[in-house]
Amino acid sequence: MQVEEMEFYNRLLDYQNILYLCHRNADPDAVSSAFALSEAIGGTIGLVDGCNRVASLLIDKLEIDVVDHPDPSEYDITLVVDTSTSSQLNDIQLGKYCVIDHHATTALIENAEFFLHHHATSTAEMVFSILNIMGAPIMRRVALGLLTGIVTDTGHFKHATYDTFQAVSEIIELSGVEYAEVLEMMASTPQDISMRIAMLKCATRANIERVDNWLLVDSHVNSFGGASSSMFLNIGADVALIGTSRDDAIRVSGRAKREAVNAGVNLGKIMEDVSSNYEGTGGGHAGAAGIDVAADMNIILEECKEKVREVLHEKNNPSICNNIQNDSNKSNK
Ligand SMILES: [Mn+2]
Repeated sequence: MQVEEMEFYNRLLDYQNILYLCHRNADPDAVSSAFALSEAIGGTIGLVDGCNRVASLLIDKLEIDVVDHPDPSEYDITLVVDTSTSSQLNDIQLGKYCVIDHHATTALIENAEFFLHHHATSTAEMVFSILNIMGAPIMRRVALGLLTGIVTDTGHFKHATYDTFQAVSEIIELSGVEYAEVLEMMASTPQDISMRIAMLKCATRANIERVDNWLLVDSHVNSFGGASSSMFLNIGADVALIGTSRDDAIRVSGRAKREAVNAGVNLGKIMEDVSSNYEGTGGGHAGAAGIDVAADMNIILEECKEKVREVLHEKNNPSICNNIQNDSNKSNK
């Protein structure tokens, strides 16, 4: 039976041992809703079959305890969160269960002991109104979670309604969390600190060369060469070549922007050609390639750069307008 928020909360209080179950490949809406309810009422958060990238970031950053592949029979009741069909739960045997969900049609409610079902833009908003009615304080971690759930479920507010913004505004007011913190948490920074150090060091060693209106960058790093060359494209390079030493051999990882590839740069071909003069292998795609050879790193980097220069020289960069290009003839170095 459909119940309202107060009734829903009161009925949950009848159970000692609640499993909050998230659909397979759980998203931040599911995880944050389960987390907020478990913090307020108590119980265990279960992932029926993994979670997506942002949800896993959330679990990590907010230090949320989750159980993988839980067995509902070990709990007094299962609250199915943010899920409309049994197939989203891999048709797991549920036993006694209830549902909280915002999807337009929710087949699961048919056999539920009780359920809360609204057409909200996220389950997180529904959970927030339950917490409000309970008079539960909106703690920092819960607020960061719920806000992330709302942001992702509304496609960064593309599908948001008046009610969405009202809930967001109230969560921010009650918790003291800043919206910028939510965005920061969701930003995809490299996780691993050794990777971040390697990439930052690699950036400080960069040689930046201007070929007409193209920027060609090379550098070296002890590991994470591929990630480092991608980083240089993100911060402005058109082509990046990153050397890494490996015992007696070296590796060069190359990346080229789509515009550079369209202008004729084919790193796979370049790496293959350069490697043919040495012992080793080289190749890959036009925009992403690598070479592993037993040779001096600087010589290989220079050979690769020379081949890239030959292609880029006098090729117009379509993203730069012509009058800037005239200027560059004077300042080209
Ligand atoms: Mn949802």
